[in-house]
Amino acid sequence: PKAILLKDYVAPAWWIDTVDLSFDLHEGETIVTARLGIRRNHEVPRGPLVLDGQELELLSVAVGSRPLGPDDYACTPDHLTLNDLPDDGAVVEMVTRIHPESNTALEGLYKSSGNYCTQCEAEGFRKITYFQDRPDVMATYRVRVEANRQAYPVLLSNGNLVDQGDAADGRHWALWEDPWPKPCYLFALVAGKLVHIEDRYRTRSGRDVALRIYVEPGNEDKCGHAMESLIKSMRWDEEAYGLEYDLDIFNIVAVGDFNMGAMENKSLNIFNTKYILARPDTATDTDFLGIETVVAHEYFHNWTGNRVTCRDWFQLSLKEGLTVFRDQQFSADMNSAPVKRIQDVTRLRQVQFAEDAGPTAHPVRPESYIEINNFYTPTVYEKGAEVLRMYHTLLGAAGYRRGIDLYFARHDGQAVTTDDFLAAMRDANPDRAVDWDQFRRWYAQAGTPAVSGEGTYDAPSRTYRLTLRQTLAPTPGQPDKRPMLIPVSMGLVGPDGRDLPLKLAGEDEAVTGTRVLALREAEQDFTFTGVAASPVPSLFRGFSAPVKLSFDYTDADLTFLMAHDSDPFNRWEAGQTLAARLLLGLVADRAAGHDMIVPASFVDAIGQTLSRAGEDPAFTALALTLPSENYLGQLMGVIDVDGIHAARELVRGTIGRSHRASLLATYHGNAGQGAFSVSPEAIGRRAVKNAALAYLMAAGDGEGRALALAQYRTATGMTDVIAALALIADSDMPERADALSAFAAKWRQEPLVMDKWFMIQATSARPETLAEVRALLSHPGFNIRNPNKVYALIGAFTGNAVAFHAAGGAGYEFLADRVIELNRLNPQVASRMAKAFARWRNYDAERQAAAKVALERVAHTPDLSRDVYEIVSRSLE
Ligand code: BAL
Ligand code: ZN
Repeated sequence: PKAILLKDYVAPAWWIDTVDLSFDLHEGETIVTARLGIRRNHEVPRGPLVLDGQELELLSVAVGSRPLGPDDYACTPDHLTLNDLPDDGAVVEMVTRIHPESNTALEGLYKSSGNYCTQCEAEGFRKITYFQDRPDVMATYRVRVEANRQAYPVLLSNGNLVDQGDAADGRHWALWEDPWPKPCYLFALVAGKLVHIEDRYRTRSGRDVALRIYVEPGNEDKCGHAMESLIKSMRWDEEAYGLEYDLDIFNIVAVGDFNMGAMENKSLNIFNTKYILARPDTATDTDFLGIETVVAHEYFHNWTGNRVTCRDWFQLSLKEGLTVFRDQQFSADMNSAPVKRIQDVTRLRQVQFAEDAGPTAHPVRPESYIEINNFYTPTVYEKGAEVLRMYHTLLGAAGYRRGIDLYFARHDGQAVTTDDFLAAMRDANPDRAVDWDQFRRWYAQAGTPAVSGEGTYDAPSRTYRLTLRQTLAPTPGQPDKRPMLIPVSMGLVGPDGRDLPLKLAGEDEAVTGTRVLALREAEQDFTFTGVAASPVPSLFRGFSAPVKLSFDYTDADLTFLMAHDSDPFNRWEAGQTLAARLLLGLVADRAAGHDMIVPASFVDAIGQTLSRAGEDPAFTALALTLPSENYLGQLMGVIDVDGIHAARELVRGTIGRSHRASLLATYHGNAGQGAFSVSPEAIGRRAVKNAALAYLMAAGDGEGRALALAQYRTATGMTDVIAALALIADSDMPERADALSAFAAKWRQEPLVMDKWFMIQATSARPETLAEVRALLSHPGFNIRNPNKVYALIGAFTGNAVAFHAAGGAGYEFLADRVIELNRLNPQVASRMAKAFARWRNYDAERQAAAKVALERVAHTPDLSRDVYEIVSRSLE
């Protein structure tokens, strides 16, 4: 397969301004008639009209009223090429036949539970009809859908319903028109037996919008939270960004078979059911929060993605980084901002830092790809969002908003680049001394910058000198890196725990609290004057840049910051740094054949955290959580799988035993909260209660076990049920098997609940896990064609640090088998699973050898998809 390069971009030879589509849906085949209104692009040399198409059966082609014969065009498996088209434009009509019933890749038009739906981003539209399948070709769409009325009573597409009626043989049709020009990846169609809930929203300027969420019958009672989230998103976007909705109708359809989380098709969002359906007894707090975020994310795309879209797929982060940043801001406003930030950074470190450190590392704006679907990554999304946050940090809220306003003023209705976005930010803030060329490296250079440093206080001159250094390791294709522009949001914490005034040498006025330093050089000194006493620096407050910091803090400094830093993120961060330091020390002791001894000071520090649980339960739950095994692995040159697990379990058990009384008090003090609510407070209380229970279970505490069992049996909310069941499933309690089977018996008709059941078994550290996961592949509730099932069982297993990477390589063999199986069915899902191999070189020689055998077996599979080929070949390079 051939790589596609950013530098090869050329504008299309033809524009397509109007698209008229007619879908004739029949069991076994669908006939698609497309009429494209084309016009020559006079800004590039004359050329043929080259349309993309895959797995299409071409039945006829005409230009205007003239039918073309086979000699008039060239048709290959991937393209239809038309020559000699009139310069002043024409209507090209093509009729094709497709087979949605046999589409297991879930890309293009396919069926989910008997209903038709589409997924076109990135390049699925070419599986529906011949088209210039690229985002810079924007057209208005008119879509007629015809199907059997009884089997498919609901017929939807983008825009407004302009007409509908009956057809012969029990069929009916609907005609939809979308007045807003859009790229074809935003096209959507749904036909099925669906029910809907409805609400309304009046925009700030008085537009009355009908809001509908369509689901399979029986799920109507699980849509309320999604609808509330949609209304909150619409209001928030008006208030925070001045952006209003632009049509009279906004539809969401939830389907059970979906590769991604959701899709922002213009006015017809299609969602994975996971991000719509929730009832307190079926969904956890994490699910409720996920729904709020994803509903908002897709809604926000209406402006950041749809009204202004990407010129080409290298610019994907233009819409995704920005829209993730927007959904993060929104969720922070709806919930606790520090808690949200900690959760986002934890995820960034877990998945994006890992990506940056491995063979699939790529810049936020990649320069080449073989399969674009492989680039819907944490780097493009989450690191992309960090880049947006850095604009916000460097320009301030008002400067950021000026930039956003200019971006829309310049580019509404256009397909643009990340450079265009940066130019709008720059031009809207001419007074800001930001080196934009240096800032642009955040888009271009892959890898996570490492920042190190130290500080020295000089009492006689009352100065504090902070020295910071940055390095950026080579990544594939980028051996040499240049220094980044790194915003360091910081403060100096005085001995009394308060922030000291901050005045850099040469400045007249001091700033109190937090300020932003620009680290631009490989090494840079910042000298603060008038510093009354030796401070402890608090660096990267709120995680102001996506970097790895190593600063020469003593353990006492970290304990001090844990207690006193005015920045909640850094209070949490200090605890994590201390915990990671301690855990890695224990791993080293174990490797050297020494006993692992947990220092009393750390156990005391956890006790302090626990004693403050009442002040902020949600924050306490996060502060009590030790860094994950996968994250600890990232901090080691060669990952010691068993050592990390042993050390972490020892510390967890020690905390559980040492603080038994406070943990029980925390548990009971946060149980029984009256009426169920998903308020941030209620979620926080459940989180800290379940964190306490987890420590008691880690200590093998009898009362803890009894509490877990009682909670599992009597709790009514899924958060508490699943938290208890996960602990039981990860234990050797005699009730384990019965508890798991009772759960499956109760919930076997609820696929999303069963996903949780698969997941908790796949993530258990018990030695039997792989055998159980294998057995679960044959469970009637499992189906390898359903992405959610694959993510819940196979995906969750690959995230199980100790079981997937168990010595001997059986986990790797298992994954290779699944990737090979999925490659035939659904290349996107197969490739996502294959990414679990990416960091294989960071393990010991024996594990490396086993992983390599597995990877090579995948690489030699006949008919390997581009998706899997790209990941596996890069991993083996
Ligand atoms: N555009 C793909 C799904 C999403 O990021 O919203
Ligand atoms: Zn998105």
